[in-house]
Amino acid sequence: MGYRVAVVGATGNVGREMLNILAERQFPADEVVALASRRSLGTEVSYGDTTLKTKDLEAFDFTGWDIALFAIGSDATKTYAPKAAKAGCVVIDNSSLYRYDPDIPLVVPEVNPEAVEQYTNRNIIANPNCSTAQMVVALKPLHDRATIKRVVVSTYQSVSGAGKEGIDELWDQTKAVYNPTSEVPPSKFQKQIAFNVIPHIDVFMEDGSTKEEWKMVAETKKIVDPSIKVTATCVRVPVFVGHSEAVNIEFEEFLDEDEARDILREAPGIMVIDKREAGGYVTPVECVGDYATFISRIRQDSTIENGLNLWCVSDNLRKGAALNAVQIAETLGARCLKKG
Ligand code: 11C
Repeated sequence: MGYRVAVVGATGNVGREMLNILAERQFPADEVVALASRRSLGTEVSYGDTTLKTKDLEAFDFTGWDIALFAIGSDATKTYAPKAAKAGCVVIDNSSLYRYDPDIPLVVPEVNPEAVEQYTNRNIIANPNCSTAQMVVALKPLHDRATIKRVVVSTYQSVSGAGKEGIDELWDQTKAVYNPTSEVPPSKFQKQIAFNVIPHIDVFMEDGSTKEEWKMVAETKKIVDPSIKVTATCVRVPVFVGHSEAVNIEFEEFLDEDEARDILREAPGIMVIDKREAGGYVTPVECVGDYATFISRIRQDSTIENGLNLWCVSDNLRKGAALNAVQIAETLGARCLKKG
C-alpha cells in the first residue's frame, strides 16, 4: 500500500520535474494526480511511462490525499495550501510563502531530516530556495567537523530559476544577436541576459541587498545553524539550467583542504570532482538531470586563519526544487507517515 500524491502546478518546469522524479525514484504512490490552473486544464504531462491529464486545482478536494507537492507561486499557494493542509494532506511547498514561519519546518533531507517531524504543526513543510539548497548540502558536513563562522558566497544562477519565461528570453535574445532586425528587449530580466550577467535576482531590500541574497542568509541559518553568518551576491548568468556558486568559508577550527575533500566525498548528496587540471571540475551543463550537488576547486584560503574556498554546482530544478521536495516526501514517509 502506498500514498496518494498530488502535484500542484504540474505543467510548470518544477512540477514536471516533480512528476519525473517521483517516477524515477519509484516513490511508493498508489495514485498520482496532476493539478493545474483552469487555464491549463487537460494539458497532458508525463509521469513515468504514463500520461496524466491535469485536473482543476480550484475544484479539487484534497480529502483522502496523503501528500501534495506544491510548485505554484506564493499567491496561489496562500489560497490552496491551507485548504489541502486542512483536509489532512501534508503540503510540501516550493514557494517562499512559509519558509520563514518559525512553526513551519524548512527541510533539506541531507541536512536536517529530523525537522520533517514538525509537519504536525500546520501540515506544511517548506522547500528552500534553489541557491540555498545546494549550498547547505555542502556546508553541513564541514560545519559538523570544524564549525563555520562565516560564509561569503557569489552565485551564478541559470535562467530556469526564473521559470519558462526566463528560458525563452535567453533563447530569443541569443537568436536575435545573430539577427539584429529582430531585437528582443528585456522583459523577464532587468537587462539583456544573452551574452551578459545581471547582479540582480528578486526585489531589492532596504539595505541594498536583493531578496535572493537575503533568502540565502535566512534559510542557511534556519536549516543549518542560526550562528552562521552569510553574505551573498546573487547573479543571473546566461545558462539554461544549473546554478553555480563560489563559496568562501571561515571556520572556528583549522580544516585542511584534503580532509575537507574527504569529508565531502563521504557526505550524502555530494559528488566531489576536483582534479587540479584543465577540465577537472564541474560546470552547470554537466550537472543537468543529475541528483548530486557537485563540489570542485576545494582549496585553502590563506588570507584568513581558517578558510576554505570551493565551487558548488547543481541542477536548480532538481536538488534546488523538485528533487528536494520528493526527498522530503520520502523522509516524511520513512519517519512519520508509514504505510503498508
Ligand atoms: C532564481 N532562486 O534562480 C530563484 C528561483 O524562492 O523559490 C526560486 C525562488 C524561490 O530565480
